[in-house]
Amino acid sequence: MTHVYGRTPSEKITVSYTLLSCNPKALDGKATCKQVLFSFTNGEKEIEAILLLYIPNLVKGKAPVFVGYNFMGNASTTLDPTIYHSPGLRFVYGKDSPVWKRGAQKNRWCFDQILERGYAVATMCYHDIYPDQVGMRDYSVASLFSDYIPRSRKHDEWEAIGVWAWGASRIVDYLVQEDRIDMDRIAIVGHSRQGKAALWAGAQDMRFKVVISNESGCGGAALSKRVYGENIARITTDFPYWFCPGFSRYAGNEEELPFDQHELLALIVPRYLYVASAEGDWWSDPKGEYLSAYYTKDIYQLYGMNGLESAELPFVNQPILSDVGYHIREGKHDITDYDWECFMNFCDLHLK
Ligand code: GTR
Repeated sequence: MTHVYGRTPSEKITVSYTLLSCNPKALDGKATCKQVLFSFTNGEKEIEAILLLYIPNLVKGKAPVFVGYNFMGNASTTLDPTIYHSPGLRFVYGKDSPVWKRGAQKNRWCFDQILERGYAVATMCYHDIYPDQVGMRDYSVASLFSDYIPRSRKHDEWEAIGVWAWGASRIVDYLVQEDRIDMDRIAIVGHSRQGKAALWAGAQDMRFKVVISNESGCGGAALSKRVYGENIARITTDFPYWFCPGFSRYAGNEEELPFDQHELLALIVPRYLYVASAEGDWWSDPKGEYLSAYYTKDIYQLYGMNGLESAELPFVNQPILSDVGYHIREGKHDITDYDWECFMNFCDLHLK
């Protein structure tokens, strides 16, 4: 907390929910689609976010759910013209930016397959919670907390990753009132910078029964002390607002870290952990991602669960599905249908 992501405040912020739309026959009748406006407020200031929720119609009882942020807004995940643009996008992108194009990242969200396999999906744009750009803290939900001081950051002050993680838990708070969602079967999934936030959210919130990090790299699943690919100096320079200021003290000085990222992953026990890498994504250090998942094995064993057996990276496209799961696929940095298929196979084992 004080070294990497900063402290998560325990203060409660008021959130109200407004149902913006409900389509019981979305995606050719496969799903019930709801859009819910979240208004976070401290009484003086309000920040809005929109949750996009698909619930599989084929499931008669309660469905398990994937919770995960999208990068380019809810309307980027599908061509459906009834899906609203996410409010936070406007802080980061001008109207001529390609992110406003409907379906711009629909390749990352295989909703049809996910729903056909009986999973619900709850997604929100991460810019709604903390716009992902330097100088945006005043527009983030962090600015609603009573001890927030603009332009002043304590060494252990939470920053974007901490705030995104907090926001993921607020999505879960909302899901409590959805009677077709099973609160005991919630998976969190995040790609890259959102993989970092997913791990941190999973470590703090036990309601996430499966925690999935896709190519989360430095400050995520990858071991920092290998100093391979992206390192702390680089990430804290390029993205100074992701981590608490205290993390910079380890820039070029990784050996001084009192722990490494496998200890973050170990906090997921006794729940299920899945780490995914891509062969062409050396920047995220696939081997470092694998090893930190591997090094959780003693703690999993202590809980009578099975971690990864071998310290050797498995072959490409050969997933390991134990209580800790892992795959490295061919290709580059992205989240693909293949990744989702592996995540669903893992969740079928543990959530069904
Ligand atoms: C890169 C960054 C990585 C990763 C990635 C992403 O620029 O260096 O740490 O988070 O962005 O989010 O796609």
